[in-house]
Amino acid sequence: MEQELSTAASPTVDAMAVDHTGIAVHDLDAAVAFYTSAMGLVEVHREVNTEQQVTEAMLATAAEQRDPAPAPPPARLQLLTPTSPESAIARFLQRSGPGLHHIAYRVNDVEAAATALRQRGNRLLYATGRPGTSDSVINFIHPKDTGGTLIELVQPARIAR
Ligand code: V0V
Ligand code: CO
Repeated sequence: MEQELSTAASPTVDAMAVDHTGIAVHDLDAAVAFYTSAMGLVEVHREVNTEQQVTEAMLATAAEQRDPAPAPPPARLQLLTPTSPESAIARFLQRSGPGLHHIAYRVNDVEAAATALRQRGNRLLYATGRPGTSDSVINFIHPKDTGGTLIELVQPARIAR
């Protein structure tokens, strides 16, 4: 029988919203072209994350673009392509091919969220948060501890964007 890991007294993650979904792609420009032309999304940000060894493009809905101060900010789409064969995204593409890679939840305090999860017996991939998109701080819960989905925790540089 499976061991019960959490108790009612354990703290929980205070998730505010889905921040983004991450999709692994071989060809970033082709993926951006599809989502902008077919889905009407808008590329709002692009950066190379040297630690994660990825180039990412962040896309927002046209609806977000029309609203100057959406509260809370709506979920975005993150397209990721590897910059090196050692990248987690390169390994994923090799094993599974392109497609949904992770779901990121926006939190106020990524260290508090990680502490709560560790107390519940969930494995975090990093001891402390790492640099994420647009100067955010990120960590991940191992997909084997979530029922098969890689979950990212993201603390935005500015919570109110
Ligand atoms: C691997 N597995 C996954 C998975 N990646 N399951 C669901 N979703 C994924 N994305 C499964 C895999 O099929 C294996 O299952 C098992 O986990 C162990 O795999 P592994 O051989 O250890 O695979 P690795 O070496 O690729 O490691 C997997 C982890 C790795 C999750 C540990 O991808 C990692 O460190 N990820 C964190 C960093 C990251 O993902 N960076 C890219 C996004 P079976 O076969 O044993 O059943 S960067 C990002 O989002 C940024 C910068 C941002 O938002 O700001
Ligand atoms: Co992400």
